[in-house]
Amino acid sequence: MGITSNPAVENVLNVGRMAKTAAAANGFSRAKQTPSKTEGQSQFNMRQAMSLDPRIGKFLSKVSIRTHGSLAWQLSPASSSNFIDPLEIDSAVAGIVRDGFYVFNQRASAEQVTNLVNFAERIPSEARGAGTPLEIYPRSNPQVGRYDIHETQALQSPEVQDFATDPAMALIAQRYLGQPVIMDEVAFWWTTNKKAEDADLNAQLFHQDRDRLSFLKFFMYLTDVESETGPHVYVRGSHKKIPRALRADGRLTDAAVQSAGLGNNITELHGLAGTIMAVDTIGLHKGKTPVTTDRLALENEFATSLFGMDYETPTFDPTNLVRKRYSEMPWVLQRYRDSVVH
Ligand SMILES: O=C(O)CCC(=O)C(=O)O
Repeated sequence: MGITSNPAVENVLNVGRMAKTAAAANGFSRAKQTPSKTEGQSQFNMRQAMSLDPRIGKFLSKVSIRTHGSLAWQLSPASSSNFIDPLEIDSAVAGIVRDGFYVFNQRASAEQVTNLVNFAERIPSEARGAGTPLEIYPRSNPQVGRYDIHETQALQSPEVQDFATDPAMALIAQRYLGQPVIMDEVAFWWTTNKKAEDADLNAQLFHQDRDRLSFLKFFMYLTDVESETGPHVYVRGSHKKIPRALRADGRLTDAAVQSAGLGNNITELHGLAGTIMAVDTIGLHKGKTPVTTDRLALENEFATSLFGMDYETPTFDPTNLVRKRYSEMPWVLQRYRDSVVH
């Protein structure tokens, strides 16, 4: 793909890739129907252009993604959220703007947590990197460092459906990103204390997410998380500013982040099961490999466009709540159209 090792040359190339990304994203957003995928070269250009500055994706999104009228801003009432206290929305937006993340005071209920853990213990998952068929997570004897429950399987849980379609999270994402949003991915995974050497594969080295131009993630811990049990780790402020030496696309060691002078900004996010966090993962972040017990986390992402990485349109049986939310915010939940509208 013409990658050079000369940073100055790479910078010039990335300016060209930025212009190409703006044109491609604009074409994508103007299409009559959301295209089913983004061409591979455009995905590459986007990822590379995002090395120029961590704020470039948001800028490109603002100038190139055309919104589709007032329908795109339509949300179910934030007060109907079963996870977020609407009184925390302002603080959440301010916290993400300031630090790149916000940990909510309100946690999911014990019943929501129990239902999600029980579900995750009996639904097939993928042992990352093993190349084996989906299997029930072998909790007492895991073989690899991460087990991913795919979105299609995850959506068999009513609680996952509820979390994925949460209107208060969509509102926070809209307000933070300043554009209409689409719920573009659900992830649900166990991390274990096995195969710590697979830290790169398991997103346990610092990195930036570059799958979309402009996006916000929400994580929920479903096990108690402290330093030894696999916290999410974020470099405070890196959603706005990253030293040049750390801007290339790829994984970074703790030592590299520290030698760039960011050691004091490395923040482990601890919390009891049920803790919810909003995180702008364009900033440097990683999961810390658990040492003692495993960690279960659920995550969703809201993005200003499906331009970028291939997206899924999972088939599942929607709850009445999801049917209602789809009718109230069809733009946000557009990936679920085929499952809701038969
Ligand atoms: O496990 C975590 O806390 C972080 C995961 C992550 O960064 C990723 O999946 O890209």
